Amino acid sequence: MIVRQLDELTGSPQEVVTPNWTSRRLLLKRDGMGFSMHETIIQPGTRTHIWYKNHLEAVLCIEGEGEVEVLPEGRIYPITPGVLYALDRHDRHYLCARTRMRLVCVFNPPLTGREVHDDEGVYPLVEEQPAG
Ligand code: 9YT
Repeated sequence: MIVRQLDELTGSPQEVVTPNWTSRRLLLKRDGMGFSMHETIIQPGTRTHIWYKNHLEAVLCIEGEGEVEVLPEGRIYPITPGVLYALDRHDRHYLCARTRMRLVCVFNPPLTGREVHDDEGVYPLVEEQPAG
């Protein structure tokens, strides 16, 4: 069994800090669960372009308020505590935070570690070499 405490990840390699968001990655590919699970804090007043071409992501809002704008058509979904959105079509979108948002995010395939968005808001698909 794996048991982890979020606070233990602060300042560790499993915490990734960017100008718009900070992600503490509780479960990664190496944990063998088939998905990764992260707590992500979105900075208030930010608008982040995201396009996970290589991953599916589900996001549950725990705290804060904002919205997701689906591209290119511009459909807008308000995000408040208790709302989940799932990018089941690799949907390109803007994530806008009106206040500080606290999210729980799950990725399939799992992230491997310290991925950050590229210019298009994409994470690369990282194939790890088997050990040995
Ligand atoms: C909601 C979202 O995708 N935010 C960007 C960071 C991502 N959740 C991550 O890498 O943990």
